[in-house]
Amino acid sequence: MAGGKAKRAGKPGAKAKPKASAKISKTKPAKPIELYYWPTPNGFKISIMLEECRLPYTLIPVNIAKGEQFKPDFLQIAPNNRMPAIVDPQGPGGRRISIFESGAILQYLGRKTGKFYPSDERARVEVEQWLFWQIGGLGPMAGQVHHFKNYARVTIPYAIARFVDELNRLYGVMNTRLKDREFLAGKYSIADMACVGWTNGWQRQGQDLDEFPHLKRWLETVKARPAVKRGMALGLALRKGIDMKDPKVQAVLFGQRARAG
Ligand SMILES: N[C@@H](CCC(=O)N[C@@H](CS)C(=O)NCC(=O)O)C(=O)O
Repeated sequence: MAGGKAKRAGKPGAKAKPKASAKISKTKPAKPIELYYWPTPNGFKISIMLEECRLPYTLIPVNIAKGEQFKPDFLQIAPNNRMPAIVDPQGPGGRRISIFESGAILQYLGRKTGKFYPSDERARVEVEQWLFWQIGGLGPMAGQVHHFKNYARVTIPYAIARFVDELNRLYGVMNTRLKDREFLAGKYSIADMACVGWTNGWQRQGQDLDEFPHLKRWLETVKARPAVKRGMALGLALRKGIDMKDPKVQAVLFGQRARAG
């Protein structure tokens, strides 16, 4: 399965060999999905889903510390200059489709495979509420905590307290939700995949998981899944040696403003 070393990408990356080899159809070999990826909590959502579904994929690293998210070829696929993104050569109608935004990708892969995203409307709404809760709340708030607590070159106590507190509130919401159900939407789904990478970093987010026993139990359960382990290990070596406090890295990632189109 995927993992191990991915070859560095040129535009934004040269394609590494497909790592996962499961096939969806016995009659028609599945063409690998191209995964534009960097090992971060947003990237993990998609590597986990691809691993859970045993979909074949090709890893295309997008080194966001070097600015590969701004390369014109990548912007054709992901106009928001953020990874993850995918290209499915066998999209609807058998034709190529490209998708950006992790939530949209998870939903697409769920519909494509019929896995981890139920078609029953009530069950689907349960999943979507928690998926969008992650996209609009947990992810952005945890991201701000990471920024102000761990990366910012100036310490701003108000900003740190503001986002650590808000994240603490969100952890509490999740903990309450998990009090009487195993997973966020009852059954394991794309909503759980979306949240695991964002709660895994609780220590550096200034949180104490002992305050949230149901969330703690959930995190341990989800992280124990083999596909989650593979998904969250994908491409970790790519990140080695990158210092988020390096002024060159910070110049790429922070202080971005609109660019002329
Ligand atoms: N809403 C987007 C967020 C994706 C995102 O923020 N990706 C980050 C890495 S976790 C990124 O590509 N950053 C590049 C940059 O900041 O220039 C999604 O869910 O796909």
